[in-house]
Formats: sequence, C-alpha cells, structure tokens
Amino acid sequence: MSEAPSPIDWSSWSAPTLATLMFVIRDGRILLIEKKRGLGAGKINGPGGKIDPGETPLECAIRETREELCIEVESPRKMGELHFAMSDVPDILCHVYLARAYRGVPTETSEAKPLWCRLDDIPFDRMWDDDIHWLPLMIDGRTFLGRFAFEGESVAWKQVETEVVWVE
Ligand code: 8OG
Repeated sequence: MSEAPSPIDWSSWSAPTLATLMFVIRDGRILLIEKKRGLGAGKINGPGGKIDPGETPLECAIRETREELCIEVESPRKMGELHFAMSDVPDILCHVYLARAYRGVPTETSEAKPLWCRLDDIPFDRMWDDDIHWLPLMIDGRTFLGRFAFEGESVAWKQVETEVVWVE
C-alpha cells in the first residue's frame, strides 16, 4: 500500500475540515466511544469532532470530550496528526491528543456511549480503517503523523511517520 506512489501531492495538500480526537488511557485501558451521530456514526472511536471558528485544536478536543462523555481531561498531550484525503467527503486534518487522567464519570450522551477497552483488545474491526496503523503507536507513547488516502471507507494509500515533535 505505502510502496505505491501517493495519489496525493501532500506538499501542497490542505484540508477544509479541521477536527480533533481525544483518548484517555488509565489502568491499562483506553476510553473509547460508540459514536451515535456525525461523521463515523456507528463506529467506535475516541471522543472528538470538528473545530469551531476561533477555537484551538486543544480547546476543541477538551470541549468535545466534555460534551460527549461529561468528563474533564487533565494534562492532555498532542500525540499526532492525521491527514485524510477523502474520496466522498471534504479532506480532514485531525489533531490527536492523549490524557492519562480526568475528572468526572464517563457518561452516555446523545452523541456517544463510553466504552472502556483493554489495550490488548481494541475492536479495530469496528473502527475506521486507518486506526490500526497509528493507535498502537500512540498506546506505546509514540508521536506520529499519518497520511491516508481513502477510497470510500477504505484506506487506499498510507504513510505513517513516528517520533514527530508537536509543540502544542
Ligand atoms: O464532528 P464530527 O463528529 O462529525 O467529526 C468527525 C470526527 O471523526 C472527528 O473526531 C474526527 C473523526 N475522524 C474522521 N476520520 C477518522 C478516522 O479515519 N479515524 C478516526 N479514528 N477518527 C476519524 O473524521
């Protein structure tokens, strides 16, 4: 997949849609959601969503986690960026954060149902096609930049760089 020439000129790529994801890892488990609406409804994912005008990516990730799960994450760290060239929706740039503590009780909302998963038992078959290529890196504490070209719901091309330094 990644050996083929990229169908995208990533040097000039930019995305009309900016989004975030927030993962919480605690006691050997990761806090995921069953997403009820929006892009990816029906899939398992981390909480997150599109960045509002005037909002920083970190503010968005914190807000979306509060809105979807009723928790306040503590000391989140930026772990990665995902650059998605999509075939049937506008391209997406997604900032990915990781927190190891939070306040409150993860609670089901109209947007999401919380789901704790063991780190060695993540339901990749119910997640986006690309997630298996970067989520294990993040679980290992490694930073990353993933570039993915989708054809429909499937990854047609991928490239993942690791040990990327993020300032936020
Ligand atoms: O606002 P809305 O919930 O519709 O925003 C879309 C969310 O879905 C946002 O958190 C980013 C996330 N998302 C994608 N594509 C992918 C993907 O390929 N993998 C994962 N894990 N999340 C994705 O838009």
